[in-house]
Amino acid sequence: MAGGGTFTHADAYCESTISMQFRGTKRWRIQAFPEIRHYLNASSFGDEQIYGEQQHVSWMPETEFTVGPGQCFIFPTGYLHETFVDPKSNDAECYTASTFQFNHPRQVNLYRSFSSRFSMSHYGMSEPCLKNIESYATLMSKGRFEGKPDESRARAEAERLVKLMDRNGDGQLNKDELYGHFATGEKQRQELMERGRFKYSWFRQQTPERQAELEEESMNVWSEDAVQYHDLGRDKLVSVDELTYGLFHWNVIQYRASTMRSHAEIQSPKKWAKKALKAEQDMLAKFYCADPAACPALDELKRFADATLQSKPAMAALQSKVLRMMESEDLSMPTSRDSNHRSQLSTTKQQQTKK
Ligand SMILES: [Ca+2]
Ligand SMILES: [Ca+2]
Ligand SMILES: [Fe+2]
Repeated sequence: MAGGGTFTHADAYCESTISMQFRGTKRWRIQAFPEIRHYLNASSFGDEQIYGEQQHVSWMPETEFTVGPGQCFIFPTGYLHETFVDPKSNDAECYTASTFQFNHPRQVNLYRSFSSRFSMSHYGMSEPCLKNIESYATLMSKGRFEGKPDESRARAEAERLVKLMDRNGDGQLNKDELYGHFATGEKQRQELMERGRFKYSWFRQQTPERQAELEEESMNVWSEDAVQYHDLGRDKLVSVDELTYGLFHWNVIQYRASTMRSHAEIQSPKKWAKKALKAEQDMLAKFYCADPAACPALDELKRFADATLQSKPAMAALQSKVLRMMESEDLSMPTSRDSNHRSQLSTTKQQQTKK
């Protein structure tokens, strides 16, 4: 409807989205998923939560544009967006747009770069987005990633994996070597379909021929994306150093999340907040700050803690927010698929949010 739209939000799904406009024009404002430096600032950016300085970051759209009939807009997981069907350019009737998500290609570079902030948002805490990239991040290694981060263990594992799969003996892994190791042989292929999370709900509805085609596509998607995930130098080869970095990075993120989950049984908000604060200080000092004495993330955490630990209601609210996000009960997230959950928004309110 003219005057309708959505308040700023990050959708819940773990795939990139295409929004196609059939009739009418829609104005979009967008902003990359904000940095989240510690679990005490865990955020899901559900509808309108970012407005009015209610969160640790402000709504500062990077750009604004209009999508008209026959046009579409494609954006990755986590892009904050706000839409508005401006009555000034649309008569008072109904307009049609449609959105859907892509299963492939997967957004492995985005996930590697954003896995830290995603892990402290609904994408890692209540949605399976990080679970979906585990097979890439670990190169199908099993377990051993929730324990204390240990770079020498990550290096030993990287060396073992490269040695195991390096068929041409150049000391690095390419797409064909990963395909050769994980996508040949029925048992390997089934395991990759399972752990690579390629068993989409619509898969079973396909004919056997189509299923075979999709399986082959999945094998190629995985092999290519696994290289992409780890290949920081962009030469289409994964070196031992690159793989060490990828495995260690994943280890840090998993350990940090499991530490936070291990506090879930603590009843007292004060005890919980102190534990959480201590754990986050340790994580930031050890793994996120080149120099703990001059580290913006630690400074921010300290400011946040100073403000929050003074107030019992603030500690209780914080504990309940983080626990709810971990229990997949974050009810603030839109459940509809980018429908017009902001129906008939008044222009005044829209203007107010534009500050
Ligand atoms: Ca090789
Ligand atoms: Ca490389
Ligand atoms: Fe949306």
